[in-house]
Amino acid sequence: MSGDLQGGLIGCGFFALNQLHGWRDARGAGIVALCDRDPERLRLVGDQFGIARRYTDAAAMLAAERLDFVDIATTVPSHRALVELAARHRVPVICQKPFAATMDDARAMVAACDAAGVALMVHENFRWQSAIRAVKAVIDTGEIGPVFWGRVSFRSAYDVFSGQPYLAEGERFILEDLGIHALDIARSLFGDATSVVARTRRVNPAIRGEDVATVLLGHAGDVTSVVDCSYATVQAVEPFPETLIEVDGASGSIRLGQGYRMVVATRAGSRAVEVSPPVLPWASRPWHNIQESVALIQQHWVDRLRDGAAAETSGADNLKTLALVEAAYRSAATGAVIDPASL
Ligand code: NAD
Ligand code: 89V
Repeated sequence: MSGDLQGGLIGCGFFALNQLHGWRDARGAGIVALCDRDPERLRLVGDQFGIARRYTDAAAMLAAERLDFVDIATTVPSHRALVELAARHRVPVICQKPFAATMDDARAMVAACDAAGVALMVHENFRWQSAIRAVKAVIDTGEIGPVFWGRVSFRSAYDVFSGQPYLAEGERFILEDLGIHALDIARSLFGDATSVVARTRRVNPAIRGEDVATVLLGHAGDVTSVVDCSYATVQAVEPFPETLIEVDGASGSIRLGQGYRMVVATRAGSRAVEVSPPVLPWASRPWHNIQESVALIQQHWVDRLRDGAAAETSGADNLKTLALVEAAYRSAATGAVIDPASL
């Protein structure tokens, strides 16, 4: 492939602004066409980013443009139709999380892209946050020895509903929207899970879905992890949107605490490492760690399209994260221990 890859972005809503900023900074790719079914949103975002080729219909965009990839930044109900549309046009595709509302839809999208021979990546960006990469890098050196236990925790009282009002309306909330990131981080740090037990509850009476979830995961290699998330937790210093991590290994431990402070302890002593993410020129606190991860995952996509290797969070990979979400809901509803491979 020579020259910059030309992308089309579908869905110009709340989060797409981050993606468009990220694409402006990406090396070797850019967005040349935009689509949103809401003409006013399309006009606003097209003007803000100086993108003249605009469509209110994704099928019209794919028919008219010669695109190297599409980036789908819509909410979940539209994902399957849009991914399958891109596959029919043999255009590689990135799709926002949550990839699908059901495992059947997710598998159908992976199959459609496989059959068309096009790459598919899920924009599952939290594992790309530099503080989380720093934890993974320490595990990978072997310094703390074989890992036997971990915790991935996201507890907040931040008002996510003002920016994303649809989050208050769905029957499912925190596991599907936020827990999915934490479960994906657990997979990236501790490996694939083989058993899931979960409890959920709703504390905030103004929303429909659950806003508190605790998940106990059994991973291959006899590793146990806890993934806990809450949007009902008021604290002295609001940590949104930091994910806190604890990892215990046979020779030491890692603690990623609030304020992006990582402490690595072994029998030889301990050290504290500051792992604050950069605030990119277009980013704003407290979202800057998420915004950095958007830029990093998008660059990863460009690099993988160029070298032909699978993206770390390919559609096939994300089926395993989605299965953990489904397993957690099923366990919370029934009290049963669920094997995610059975879903
Ligand atoms: P939003 O509702 O603000 O924006 C979605 C946009 O897509 C809207 O402008 C809507 O008009 C448009 N749209 C919907 N269906 C369409 C279709 N078929 N064709 C063309 N346009 C269509 O939603 P949002 O808050 O930006 O969230 C979008 C996605 O991003 C969600 O899946 C959400 O979970 C995800 N998200 C991810 C992160 C992250 O860190 N990865 C953060 C926030 C949101
Ligand atoms: O990442 C997300 O999907 C967002 C937020 C971090 C606010 O939950 O919805």
